[in-house]
Amino acid sequence: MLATTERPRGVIERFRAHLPVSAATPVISLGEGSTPLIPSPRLSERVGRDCRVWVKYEGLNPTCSFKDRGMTVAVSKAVERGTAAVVCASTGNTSASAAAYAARAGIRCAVILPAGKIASGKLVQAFAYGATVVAIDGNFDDALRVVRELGSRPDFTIVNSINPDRIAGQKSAAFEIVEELGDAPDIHMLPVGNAGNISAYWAGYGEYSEAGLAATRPAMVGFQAAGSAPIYHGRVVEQPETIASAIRIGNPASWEMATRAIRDSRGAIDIVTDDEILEAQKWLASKEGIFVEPASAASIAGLFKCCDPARQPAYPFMQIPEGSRIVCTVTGHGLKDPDAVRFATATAVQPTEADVLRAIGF
Ligand code: AN7
Repeated sequence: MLATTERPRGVIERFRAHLPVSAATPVISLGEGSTPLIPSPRLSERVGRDCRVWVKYEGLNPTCSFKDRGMTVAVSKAVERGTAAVVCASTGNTSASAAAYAARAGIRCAVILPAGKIASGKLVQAFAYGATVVAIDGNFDDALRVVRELGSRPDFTIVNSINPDRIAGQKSAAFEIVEELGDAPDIHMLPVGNAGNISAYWAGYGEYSEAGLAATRPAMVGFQAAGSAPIYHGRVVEQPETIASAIRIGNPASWEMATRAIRDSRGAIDIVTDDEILEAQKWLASKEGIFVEPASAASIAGLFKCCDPARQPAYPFMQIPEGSRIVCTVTGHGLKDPDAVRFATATAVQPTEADVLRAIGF
């Protein structure tokens, strides 16, 4: 357990024994991980049935998404092997993270992105960290196909989640939750795109349970955007669409691993619409003070779906069992994608006390 006086050390130093690193591995870290697990009373109240809900706020990682947990391991291992460049396809967050860790390591980074489909904050990050950005006329799935081809060259290391070092690092979020709650939660909900993260959490919970550090494992419940739901429908989606651009993926790389995680954990995969996602994003920001990007809000929209008696969620209990401890991972910061936000705008008034008071409406 992290002592209160101790500063977070980064995923590799904190969980070294559980990661594929040795004393010879250079540690490329930006102090990622150790993100807050925020007790969320209003969410708990909305779920009812004596349930308690926590939000794992992954937007507080160094590049503002959960990708940093896996990237510290993947880039450290790439440097250990003497790689000259890392390469990835991305819907935005993987590229931001790869670019930052490559900069930190002093190696090159090339990111292959679907043209016009990356949230502005994420694109700015890739350029700021000095990555070589290649936009392609195609979607994420096309970009990943090209990256797989590039990866066969000896001078490149792929840092998408098809690289097992990424999954290894992302297990750390499950470790942190178990350490903080004293056990695994009953239900873990999260958004699903390439399905690496749901697989990583399940592996992490499994590892802590086998090591005797957790008595239970959670049901893993994943949510895809309704227009990009290949796992839910059981078939590749050729033209995925959703406002949640991070999970606009039609052919997930970790499809099989995720299917096993959902089956073995007695969890479920379900869908949420773009309207539900945006409503949940706004709700979480205005009721709990947690601002997340649209893809991240899919876990919250999914929780709402599961506790709405008028809906028929895929989650097998139909209604969440009484007294459940629920963790929702929110994967990326709201400022990543300012253009997706549908909040009110402010109209200017005269700079007088009277005008401002009138505008406040008091
Ligand atoms: C905010 O950056 O795939 O199911 O290329 O950015 O592990 O893919 C991002 C995925 C959820 C889905 N939330 O996680 C990429 C990319 C956010 C994300 C996901 C992503 P996976």
